[in-house]
Amino acid sequence: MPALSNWNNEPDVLVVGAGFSGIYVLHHLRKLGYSVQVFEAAPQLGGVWHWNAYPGARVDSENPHYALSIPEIWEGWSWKERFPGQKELREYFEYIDQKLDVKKNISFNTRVVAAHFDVETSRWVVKTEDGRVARPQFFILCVGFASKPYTPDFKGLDKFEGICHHTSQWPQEGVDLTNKRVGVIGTGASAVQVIQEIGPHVSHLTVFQRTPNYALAMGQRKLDVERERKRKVLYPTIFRRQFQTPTGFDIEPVAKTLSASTPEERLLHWEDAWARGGFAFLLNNYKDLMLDENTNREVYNFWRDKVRARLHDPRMQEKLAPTIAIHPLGAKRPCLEQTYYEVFNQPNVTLVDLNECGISEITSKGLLTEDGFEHEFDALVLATGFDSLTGSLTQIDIRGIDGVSIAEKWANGVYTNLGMTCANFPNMFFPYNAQAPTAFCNGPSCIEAQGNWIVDCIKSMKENNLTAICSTSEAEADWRAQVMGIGDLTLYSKAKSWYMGSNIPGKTVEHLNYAGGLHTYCNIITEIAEKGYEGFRLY
Ligand code: N01
Repeated sequence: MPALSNWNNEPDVLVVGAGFSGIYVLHHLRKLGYSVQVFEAAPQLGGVWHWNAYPGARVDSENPHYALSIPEIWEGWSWKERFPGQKELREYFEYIDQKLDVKKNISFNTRVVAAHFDVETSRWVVKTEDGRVARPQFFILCVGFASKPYTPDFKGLDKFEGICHHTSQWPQEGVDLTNKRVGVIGTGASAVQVIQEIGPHVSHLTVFQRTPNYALAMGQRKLDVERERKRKVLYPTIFRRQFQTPTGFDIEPVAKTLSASTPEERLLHWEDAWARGGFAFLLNNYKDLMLDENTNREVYNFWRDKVRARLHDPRMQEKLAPTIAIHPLGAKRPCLEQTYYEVFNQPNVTLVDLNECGISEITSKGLLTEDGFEHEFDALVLATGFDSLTGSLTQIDIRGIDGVSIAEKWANGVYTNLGMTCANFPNMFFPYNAQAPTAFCNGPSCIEAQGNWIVDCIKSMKENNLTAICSTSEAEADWRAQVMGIGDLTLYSKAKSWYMGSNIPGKTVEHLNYAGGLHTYCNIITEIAEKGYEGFRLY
């Protein structure tokens, strides 16, 4: 039973989750004098950076962007690496607590299982797994987009006698895989990081791939602490600038289409963007990259040749960087890698193409493929992803005015207003989730844009002695139409991915992110607030 000392059962605001978004809204709401209670399922701060304790976990967003803009934090904090690992990120969260004393308002080990809106009192009734009840006026779900892990229904999974973990449920104390025979199912961002981390140390590695990841070179480097210290004078500008670009980094697409460039110009540009590492190659590419299949194909071919040059075996080249693209580059989330491709040059690494030979079942010793071969392992890594975006909310029994749950409401498609509120769910907000720029932009940038809007909205409600704010159904339908309309102009539907919900069997396939860019999104939500929360009912 968690300590009951640090919780308030009738706060102004109940926040679920103590990762980036939970901490951000907690800090700003507290500064305004509101009582805020945070419930966090994990025993510590960090959200995904607590749960994803798998070997090699590291962020794909570069610094100083992958951080909160709160001066009390960045003034004294120095990142050691351009792309910090999980350990440094955890230290960052502890530093946040040292500076802001956030833990005093957080109840850890406290999982929210249900939340129902009580029409009589206009308050949310929020229930935790251990039987506690809180009755806040406002309810903010800061649960991120990847808090519901997905494990495919493999026959015999419970029979495996070795070590077996999903990447996001990895034991906190770690698992020593040195000299073990390891199987990894999946080749998404989590798998790529596991594979490059453990590849050099295991006795044998078997990777089960369904779709190759178009991984980009990370360009990792140590940060020069003294240089960063001097640059801090620019940090406020850097943080404000993030709201002016499509992806929340200080980086924009080339202002012309590929066809408007010469072959020489584009080659030189691509080489330059590639050398910068990280997402520069994707985000600083020609503006029709995600709109035009021909442009995308050219960009893919450049990527393919870069990767192939690192692989010795022609079979590996074809499996990992196929001659003809399987889907458009960027339509499925590419990840950043450091030594991923070199691992496949090792003699003790096997790549099983599941399209040629699928998984029959998991056995006590390993995994049986459809050709009758039993791959034996000491450990099996399930890097099979998440019921992303919607799953974070639908796994909680959240019911609005009419008693309908979020899971029921979204059973045949997602309906939100501005990707952070829902009709019939008054005073409820969910930053960094479905129908927002979420997966298409730097996490903290999206979180802060939405967090600012939510905090301002609550402040405005309180100052005007209003009880509740709720989206109209018309505004919700309009936002859905905008999300789908913009999405349909892009190439995202040409890949099967969690961006579209198509990674989960039976889930509605649709655009789950707002593809209009963070800058446009910020303008839209600001204008709606300035118009007195147009599209919302206030009472
Ligand atoms: O999950 P994924 P993830 N049989 O869904 C495969 C963030 N993140 O945890 O591609 C066999 O991308 C599936 O195959 P396919 C980031 O936003 C960030 O890796 O569907 N295979 C795929 O290869 C990321 O995008 C960071 O054909 C099956 C894999 O499992 C998001 O989280 C690090 C299968 C799942 O990949 C999710 O990444 C980690 C089946 N039945 C995560 N079902 C950083 O910032 C699924 N697969 C560094």
